[in-house]
Amino acid sequence: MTHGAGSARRDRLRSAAAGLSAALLGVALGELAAALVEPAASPFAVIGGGLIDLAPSWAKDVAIALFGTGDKVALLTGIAIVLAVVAALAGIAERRWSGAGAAVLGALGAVAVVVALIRPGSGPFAWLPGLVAGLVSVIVLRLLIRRLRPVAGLAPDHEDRRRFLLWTAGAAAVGLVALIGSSLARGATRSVEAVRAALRLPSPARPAAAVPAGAELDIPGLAPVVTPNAEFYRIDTALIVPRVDPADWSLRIHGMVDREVVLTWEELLALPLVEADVTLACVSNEVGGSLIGTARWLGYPVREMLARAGVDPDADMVLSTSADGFTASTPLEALTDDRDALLAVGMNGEPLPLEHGFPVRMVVPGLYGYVSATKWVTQLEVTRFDRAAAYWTTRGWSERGPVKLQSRIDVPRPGQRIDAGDAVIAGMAWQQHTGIEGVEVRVDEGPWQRAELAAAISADTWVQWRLPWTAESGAHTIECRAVNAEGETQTADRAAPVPDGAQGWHRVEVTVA
Ligand SMILES: Nc1nc2c(c(=O)[nH]1)N[C@H]1C(S)=C(S)[C@@H](COP(=O)(O)O)O[C@H]1N2
Ligand SMILES: [Mo]
Repeated sequence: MTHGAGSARRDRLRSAAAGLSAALLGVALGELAAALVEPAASPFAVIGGGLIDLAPSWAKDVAIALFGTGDKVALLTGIAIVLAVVAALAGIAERRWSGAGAAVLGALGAVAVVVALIRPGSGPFAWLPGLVAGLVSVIVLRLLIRRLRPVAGLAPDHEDRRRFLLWTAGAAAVGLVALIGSSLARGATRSVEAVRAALRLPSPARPAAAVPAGAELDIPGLAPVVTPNAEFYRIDTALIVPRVDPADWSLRIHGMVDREVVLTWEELLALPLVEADVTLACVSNEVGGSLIGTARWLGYPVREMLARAGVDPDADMVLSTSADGFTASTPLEALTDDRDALLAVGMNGEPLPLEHGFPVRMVVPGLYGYVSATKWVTQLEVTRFDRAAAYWTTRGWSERGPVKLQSRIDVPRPGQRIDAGDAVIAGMAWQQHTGIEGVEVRVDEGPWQRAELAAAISADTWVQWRLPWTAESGAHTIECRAVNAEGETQTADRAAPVPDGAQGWHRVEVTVA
């Protein structure tokens, strides 16, 4: 037998294929187990979620900037690629040093088990999917690689190799079928979707007034003043949307209170609910960005819930926790003053969509989402800023997150080519809970002109604006700045989103034909 470079390379390729196919079958059966016993314990999601929590904030900022709301797909693809490379190397290692590759795959499975177990809200079977993934990939790898080894001093012959290929391809094929099966099983266990679809929310004891007729300017390309749920931006750290059955949901209010309160879904719905139109914005929104939207929320005032529990006068913060362990620290005064800080159950006339926090989330006018808008909320701990810190605060974002005065040009779009003559410049302006008094626009750094402001729904919502413009041919730069209800003009000083929100004037360049 000759062992030339060619046959060594082929041997490495076979070993790598064995590693890939073993890992594929293992992960697929792990995913299948997760889909059947505990969807959130998916080995894939568990490892991805661990990476999200461990990743430095800058990496998250880059991910949001590059992929926007698609950052999760990018992350999952990244994990799949890394896993495939590790599996192929594990195959090669196993061939060279018996037990080495198996140890690598086994260690990955162990990590998946441990991370699934320490995850907040993990169920009794959280350990199973990682264990299945680890065990199956180790056993399959050992079996496949054994077929490449000489038996009784005889190098594997043609027949042995044929059998090796058959087994390797077979394992991969079963893996693919199991993956498809796990995604079908996931679909079949969508009972929380079914519960949501069947739900009828009570009508509000205090309905919101109709949106004023003049609030919607109806200009093509301009954001609608009320954002449809399907278009509402989504930002969270959850790789798999938490599926919280209202029947299992409760809210616990504890900490610096006179008496602990536990509220069930039935009890919450029996309370007099109020409706409020509130604009929610993400602190990661860049100047001119789209991580902002307005909805008509239905919910119960947080203020009333806190009053039931009786708040210690020394407290200054409420730490809200979600079913998946996310936390936000909200200044107590924003939850006890007369603003519409809500435990929301409804969004634009329907139960909260799953990805927006079903069954219950917080919404607090005037604060960025990361310090206030906890989705899938299950706990409110009354505490102090010097005693507890929240998810993003421990990752370099500022402790308090009041929304900054901002405005945006929606029409024309950057780079848009428009015809000379009558045109319109239009956009949005906001500073929730303070309100907008005016918007100014300038073209090519000329004089500032007052735009026409649409009717505001309230100080808690954004407002549309427009300015007629006689467009002359050539390249133009359009800028806008808002003035708030306290007469303060939006600053020209640019700031990046970190640590407390982007600022500066939005600037759009267009070409007029
Ligand atoms: N449970 C949970 N709630 C969360 C978050 C999260 O990561 N997990 N992100 C917050 C952030 S940063 C924002 S901007 C808002 C976004 O809410 P939306 O996705 O409904 O638009 O949710 C907040 N609530
Ligand atoms: Mo956010």
